[in-house]
Amino acid sequence: LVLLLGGVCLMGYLLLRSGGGGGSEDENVSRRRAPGSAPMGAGARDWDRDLDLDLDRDRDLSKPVYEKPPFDAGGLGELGRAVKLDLRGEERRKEQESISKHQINTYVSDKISLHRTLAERRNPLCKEEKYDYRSLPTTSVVIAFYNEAWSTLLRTVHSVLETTPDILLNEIILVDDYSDRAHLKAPLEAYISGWRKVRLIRATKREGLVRARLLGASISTGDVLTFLDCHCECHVGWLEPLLHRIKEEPSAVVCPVIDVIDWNTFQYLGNAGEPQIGGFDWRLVFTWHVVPHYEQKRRRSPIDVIRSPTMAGGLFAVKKDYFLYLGTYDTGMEVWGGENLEFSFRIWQCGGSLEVHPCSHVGHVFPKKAPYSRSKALSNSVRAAEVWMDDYKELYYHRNPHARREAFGDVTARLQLREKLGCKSFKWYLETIYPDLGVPEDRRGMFGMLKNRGMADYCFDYNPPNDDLVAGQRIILYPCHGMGQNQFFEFSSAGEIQYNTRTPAGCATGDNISTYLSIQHCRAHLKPVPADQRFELRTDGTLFHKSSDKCVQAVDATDNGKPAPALRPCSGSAHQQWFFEERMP
Ligand code: UD2
Ligand code: MN
Repeated sequence: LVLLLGGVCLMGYLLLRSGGGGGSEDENVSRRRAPGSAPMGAGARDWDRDLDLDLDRDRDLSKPVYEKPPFDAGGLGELGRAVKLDLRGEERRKEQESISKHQINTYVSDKISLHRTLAERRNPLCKEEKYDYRSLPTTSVVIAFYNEAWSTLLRTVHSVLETTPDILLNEIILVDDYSDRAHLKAPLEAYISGWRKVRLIRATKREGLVRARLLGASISTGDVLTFLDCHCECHVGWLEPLLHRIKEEPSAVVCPVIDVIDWNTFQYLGNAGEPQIGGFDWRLVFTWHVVPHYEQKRRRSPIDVIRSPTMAGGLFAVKKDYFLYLGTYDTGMEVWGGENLEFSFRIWQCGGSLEVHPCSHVGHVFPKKAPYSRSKALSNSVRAAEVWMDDYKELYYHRNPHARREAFGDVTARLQLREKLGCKSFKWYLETIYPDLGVPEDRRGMFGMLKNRGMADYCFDYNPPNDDLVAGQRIILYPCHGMGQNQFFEFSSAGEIQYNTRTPAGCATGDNISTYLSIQHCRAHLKPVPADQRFELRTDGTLFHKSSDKCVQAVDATDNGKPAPALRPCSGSAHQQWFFEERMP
């Protein structure tokens, strides 16, 4: 396995703890095979394990590695309730300090039990599912961490130990990605020493999450690899559905439902409703969306797995031999970002499937903002685009012109992998797996910065708050920056001025009352395009808006004093002449 993990075996690492008393290590060492039985591997039984079970038939096979201590009904944050402390003075200062250090309120986290019990959040049908524990594959849980706070990390580990059936868990592998905080050194080693089934290894340089996870995978012994982030809480019954699905379909990569744990109050916000699935926009940013109609139709029960075009990245289970077959991860990816889309494209294009299991719930703390530099995300995304997206990568580059100049390293080996596995095209993926993603046309000369002739170097600009496409916000004019993104517009063949860097696409919409242009959701599915979103781009650069019978004009001081495009009677002046420019200035 270590050899198969390619680049990973070249890295040095230190093995620090192998789970002490009564630990998994001894079990592994003493594992014997029944005489004449098949070698261990897919489907083979562990003779010792069966023997133990036969001797103790009545044992509850779902028994976790460690029993959760009885819960204290009045405990802070118990049952996943929000913690709101009314702090003053020194305590308030400490709380703020914890937030600026971790971008998570670890002051609050530290006050909540590391063993807290969560309220039931699953669809009631999930509890009726019965599993044949003896026939489920075993798993190794791999958790990479970099400078994580004490209580969020340890709550993750305790929650795995207290919700995972002993019989299914080979080990938890903690991978320290070269953290530099004191609590993660000797105190962590001391805390976990003597625990069953917990191992800690350390990278000897900062590897980034991709290689850190692979380092963990390289010493794993389970049939299935289950990856988690280091600030999670597993809900009771989270693992069985994942393993059961993989047993049924070995080429399925299965994600739990990711429930939000509030970074400030630690409220567990999961619910039994229909989970969301993953997508992406043309900046190659991961997006969440509701389960589409065709997928609802395909499923026969609300607890059937849901096919998802992409995964968020942190939480999933995959059969180890299938992960190896698929080429694990792109080890040329650094620190954070992009690996989730790369893996998602690869799974689908190379014959696997990516699914969310509605019965498996795991909470994850989404931090207030990124706690460490993520500047490598761009080159990671470029690697994903270069290897998997064929000519569709141009749609990405048009919206991120600077990505074209990014030094992304060598992807030859990944292209060879794609060839070797005989993977399908990105076109196939879009049409078959993600048909509801709008694919921009990007006709020559009809996309890029939308510039004005009269107000030189001012461009259409749209800045949706909170990164969401908020319908109704006004388009402004802003000095052209040539970076794509918020200044990227496209004139569609149906006559829309589209803002289609994000999904769903927005369309410039004009009304007679305000005369300013706002971005609303495109309504092109109403054929023809509704009149308020329909423009004519004439050869002289005039943008004629049919429903108001006016032209788009650059106005330098609008009602709020700022420049914006507005609808005015057509005059043919330079302020009413527009053109697209693709390149950086
Ligand atoms: C999401 C994913 C995350 C990853 C990322 C894209 C979820 C819930 N989270 O961002 O797993 O796929 O998107 O790359 O789906 N880490 C290291 N070394 C590093 C950086 C991070 O070990 O250099 C660890 C980190 O401590 C954590 C995990 O990798 O356990 C993911 O990092 P994150 O939690 O900062 O990413 P997140 O949740 O914002
Ligand atoms: Mn995370």
